[in-house]
Amino acid sequence: NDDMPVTSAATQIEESLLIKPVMKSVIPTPSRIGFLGLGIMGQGMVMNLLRSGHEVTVWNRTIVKCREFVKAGALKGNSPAEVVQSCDITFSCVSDSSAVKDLVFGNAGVLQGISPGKCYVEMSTIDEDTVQDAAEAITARGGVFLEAPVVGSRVPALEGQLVILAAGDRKLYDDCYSCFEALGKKSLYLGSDVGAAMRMKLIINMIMGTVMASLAEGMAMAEKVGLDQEDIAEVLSLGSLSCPTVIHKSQAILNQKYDPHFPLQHQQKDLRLALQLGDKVEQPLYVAAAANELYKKARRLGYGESDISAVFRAASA
Ligand code: NA7
Repeated sequence: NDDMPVTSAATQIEESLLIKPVMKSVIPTPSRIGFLGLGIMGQGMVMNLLRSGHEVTVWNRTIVKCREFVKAGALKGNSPAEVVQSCDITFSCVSDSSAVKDLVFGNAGVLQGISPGKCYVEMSTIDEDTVQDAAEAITARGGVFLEAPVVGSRVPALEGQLVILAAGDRKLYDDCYSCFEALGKKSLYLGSDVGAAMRMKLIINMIMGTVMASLAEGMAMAEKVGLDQEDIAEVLSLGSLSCPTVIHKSQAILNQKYDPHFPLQHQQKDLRLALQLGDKVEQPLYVAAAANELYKKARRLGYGESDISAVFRAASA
């Protein structure tokens, strides 16, 4: 229904998830903002950019996903190149390195829209080589590049509570101030060396993935030794391991509810990339390597698009 008030799409998403966006007083940049990728993360991020008054043009490979954002006030671009051409700063948040390559180097891709002064911010979590190739190609055409992967999954994205890790052009980082304010609770500039933010993100997600894998194994073992998983979850919630991940993911396992907050296949990608990084610098990663196998098994069982908590299925198989 095209007569719906402009905020209704945002409200619907929020109500369905019981999301409470944090009220912030952001003064939006007058720069025109582009956003490529309306997946789980992109959806929340775009809603927060719109809510804080930014002018946003969106594009997504599956075009129908743009519809509710247009209802909420976004403009729609017909290709990544067109978005980059019509905007001052374009953000991208897509699944993996191969998606970023398609987006940047592909037909009607980002590169084709870059002209001197155009700014591009890569927020997907990808490998260092790909982000550096993208940065090189964009800056060779006079564009300005920043990498800015984020820590946090669906709910922090919807609530504007992400942690943004950035590296690359300092002025572009500063120019993103109001956007980062809208998207996150904290942003860190890690220097001009593109790759530093990806490295940090991979370490954070490697820790996250191993914690989740260990929780899954513990819950699976509880079942085998005749203990109540609910009791395990309660004891965990009362001790020093009481943190959002352990609390929410043990509930997901108890309720067998694996709707994706952070898709399992992305967690496995991040472990794989972290292992490659460890290889490069000869850092042994025994625990992460073992966890990676468990996630691979979960993917094989068909849980790639489920939440990471579905790794429990692999542990208990
Ligand atoms: P999702 O929910 O799996 O969404 C992935 C997005 O990436 C979605 O918009 C996809 O478009 C898009 N995508 C995937 N492949 C391509 C290609 N080849 N070209 C263009 N666009 C593509 O991921 P999340 O939002 O959870 O995560 C995004 C990133 O943040 C990821 O790196 C995480 O690790 C962190 P679709 O709608 O399928 O057409």
